[in-house]
Amino acid sequence: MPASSVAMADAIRVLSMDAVHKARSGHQGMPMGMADAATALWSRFLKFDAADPLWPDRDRFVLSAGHGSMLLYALLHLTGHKAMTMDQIRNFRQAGALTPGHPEYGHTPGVETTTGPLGQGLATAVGMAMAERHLNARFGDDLVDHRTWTVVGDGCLMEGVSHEAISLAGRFELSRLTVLFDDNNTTIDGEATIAETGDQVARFKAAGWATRTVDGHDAGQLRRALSWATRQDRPSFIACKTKISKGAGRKEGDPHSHGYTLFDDEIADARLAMGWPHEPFVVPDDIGKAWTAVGRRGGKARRQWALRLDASPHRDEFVRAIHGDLPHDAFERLEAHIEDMLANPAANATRVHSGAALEHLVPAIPEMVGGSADLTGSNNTRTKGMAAFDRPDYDGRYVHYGVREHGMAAAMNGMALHGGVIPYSGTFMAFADYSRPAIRLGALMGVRVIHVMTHDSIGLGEDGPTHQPVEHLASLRAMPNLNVFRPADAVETAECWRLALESRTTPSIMALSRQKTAVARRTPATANRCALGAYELAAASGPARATLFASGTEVAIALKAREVLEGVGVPTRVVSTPCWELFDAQPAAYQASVIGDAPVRVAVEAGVRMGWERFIGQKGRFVGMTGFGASAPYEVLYDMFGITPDAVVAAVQDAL
Ligand SMILES: Cc1ncc(C[n+]2csc(CCOP(=O)(O)OP(=O)(O)O)c2C)c(N)n1
Ligand SMILES: [Mg+2]
Repeated sequence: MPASSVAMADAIRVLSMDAVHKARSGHQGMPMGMADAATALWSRFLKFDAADPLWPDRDRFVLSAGHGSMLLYALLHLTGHKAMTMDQIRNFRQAGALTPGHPEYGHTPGVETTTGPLGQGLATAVGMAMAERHLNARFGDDLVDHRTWTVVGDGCLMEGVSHEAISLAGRFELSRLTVLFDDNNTTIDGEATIAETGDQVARFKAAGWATRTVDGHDAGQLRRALSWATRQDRPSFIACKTKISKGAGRKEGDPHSHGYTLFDDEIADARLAMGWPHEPFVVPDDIGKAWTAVGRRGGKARRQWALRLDASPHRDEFVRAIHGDLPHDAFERLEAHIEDMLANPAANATRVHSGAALEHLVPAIPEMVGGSADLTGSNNTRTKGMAAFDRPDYDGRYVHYGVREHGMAAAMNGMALHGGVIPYSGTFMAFADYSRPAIRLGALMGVRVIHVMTHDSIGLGEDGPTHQPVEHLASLRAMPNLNVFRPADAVETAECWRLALESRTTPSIMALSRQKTAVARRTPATANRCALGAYELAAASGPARATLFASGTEVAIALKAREVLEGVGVPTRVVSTPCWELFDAQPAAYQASVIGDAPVRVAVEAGVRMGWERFIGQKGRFVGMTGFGASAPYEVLYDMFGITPDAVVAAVQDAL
């Protein structure tokens, strides 16, 4: 007799209990509660082939409730993903294992995205579903035709980012996206109703989703709902009424069984209740076989897809795009633009220079999908002729994300993870704080996402201190694996764009000015100088007595100060620092040569000092901000806060 779906789900439950017990930490409540829904999804609907977890036309499965990682690990193991051996399950949460506390992208084959910060997975899944529709428009049904499924808990839906994600998906009618809600009325502190009495079904419906409620332990209801979901013309939401720790005997439904609460007695009790006599980490043959058959289910579809790919006129282009390789001529036009900017230097805001660079990049790199959180005209992210991404065909490459910075940043992670798309999008830099949790996950996962952040200092002027970043550069530079670019002029902006696009495993911030700034780079160079992270922009006329360090719009201030100092007999050099992270990656000898040995070192940046010791040492002088800005024309603000050539000159003279 073939194993029943209940027995198959019990295998997930028991593995989850055993792994958590062995680790003495983790969460069995959610995996046990959602085992039935996951079994229904994986055994009949999810399109995948365990033999090739990276098959591009697979469905994406996102465990947004990442604390339930054992659900995913059990599924990967049972369906025969080679890397996920029983030893990995036994080593749940141990150093080096493929089974970390929360699922980690890039660490465990079959994990589509890192989850754990609740709500992120849901918002990331929206981006995956957007990428799928866009690539479907570009390459057709033959090559791109899959779904995105995500499992969320009460926590994911309480988080604010869920609102942005849900409304975005509703607006774009992402019919290939289905959310399964682990509707167990439980969070860590107890019943979810102690903090939430909203009607989630009504909420999704209001955002334009198709909705259903089912008994999350009834295989028939689950199957019918999943089948229904695949026929909707809009995103679908299935509230699965579940009991946390389903199957755990006395602990079933106990709001306090979210985390590690099942010890030897309770586990013995649960085994009895489930009729599961087997030893820990043992799955009987019939159940094991049923699961490995599930893992092979998609094999035929994958092989047929591979044949279609081979026969497709889009073959090479598809493979290139999905691997994330740039077109061979990706930067030809950009390099010509750089030559042009050197031959005909023009002062402007770096956001305008960025818009100009994009005019040469977007046509050359079809994977680039741009956007803005309702600040298109300010961010300069939309190039000429760029159509809006929208239903019904989704072939547009410009996304109107609406005022949803967090949802936008998370969706961009999802697009990059999906592959075939290089997302970039804009907002004001002060609102980086709104997107920070997604920026951080992108940095942790190592995805190529470009966050355009204009209005990068008090230089934005009249909008005032609410909009003026002060600590943002420092806080973003503090984040590991994030390149923070702050170019000084047209040439640097173009160079930084190229570097961001070439950074396959590091997301980037493009910090750009609202206000006009003078030309900094005038001498042609054979190589991309911003690639060095920091470099000597202007040499001293003799042995340097002072070095001035600056980024972005303050480079122009440093250059002016240098002229004054040189005029009064103080040989002074200027170092531009467009990307500290890239500078840190240079050989020590290069770094030392850039920092130099001038007796006086001064940095100027319209932000806080934190971090500048890297260049100026403890004794260096800093000309910048010490508090919040103010509302006034920007020239007035630079005077008011003393970020001027005179102030730099005074700092040097004082130090001398
Ligand atoms: C952003 C964020 N805040 C808090 C947590 C800590 N946390 C993990 S699970 C959880 C409870 C979530 O409840 P639910 O999603 O319903 O999970 P269940 O208890 O039903 O398994 C919390 C608060 C987290 N992982 N992410
Ligand atoms: Mg819950």
